[in-house]
Amino acid sequence: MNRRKWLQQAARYTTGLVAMGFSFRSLAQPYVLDFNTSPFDTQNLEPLKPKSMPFELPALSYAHNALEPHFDAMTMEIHHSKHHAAYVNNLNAALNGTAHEGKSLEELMAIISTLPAAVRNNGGGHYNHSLFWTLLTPQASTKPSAKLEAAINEGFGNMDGFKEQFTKAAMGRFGSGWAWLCRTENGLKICSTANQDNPLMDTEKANCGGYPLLGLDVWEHSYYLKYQNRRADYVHAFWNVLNWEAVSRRYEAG
Ligand code: MN3
Repeated sequence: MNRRKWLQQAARYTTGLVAMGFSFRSLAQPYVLDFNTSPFDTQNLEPLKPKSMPFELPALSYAHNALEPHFDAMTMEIHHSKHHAAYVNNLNAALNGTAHEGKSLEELMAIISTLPAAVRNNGGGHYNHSLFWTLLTPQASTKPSAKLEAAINEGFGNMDGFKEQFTKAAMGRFGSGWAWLCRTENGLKICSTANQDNPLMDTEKANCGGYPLLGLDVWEHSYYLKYQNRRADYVHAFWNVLNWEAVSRRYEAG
């Protein structure tokens, strides 16, 4: 091997090491590397995209104390700014750098059986709470639309019949979960899911599939400060802050 060839090989070897070192550094410090000022020659490397944080905590459209005395201010504040925020952050972390980054919540729910538990728990948590906040209102005595009322009467006899069956689903969920009213091809359906599962998940098709019109969080974090062990009182209070106009809009859009 002549001197010129040897130098060429050494140069290639060094480039390879630099490239490897570069990769390891970027793995170890994904958020602080500034590639624009990197001293390394990056011409043979894939350009690295900045880390995206696609999901964000939605703001509430009312104050934390707006639903008093039915839902108390401290529960609302912790529930939204701590519990829901954690689902958003954990979901972003679970998706970061995977092929599923950039998918919508609905797209994730539809293939949830193939995704890791962290995506199922936190993606479900983000979807369910984002919906839940829009179903609550400080406005008293909202009413279902004529179309939704007709569907409720057809499915459950009347509004009292609906509330009775929905309360049964909420009370019957052992441990943490949600009670749901869904629109299906065969009319309205009441069901419940465990943990942060929801009716959009492919895992729920048989038990609780459909388009969720209304969901009630029955995790203890949603009522314990005010109601302690009295979940029935919390479910009863829910009817006072439920926004039937929002439920009606979902019914007519779905
Ligand atoms: Mn919750």
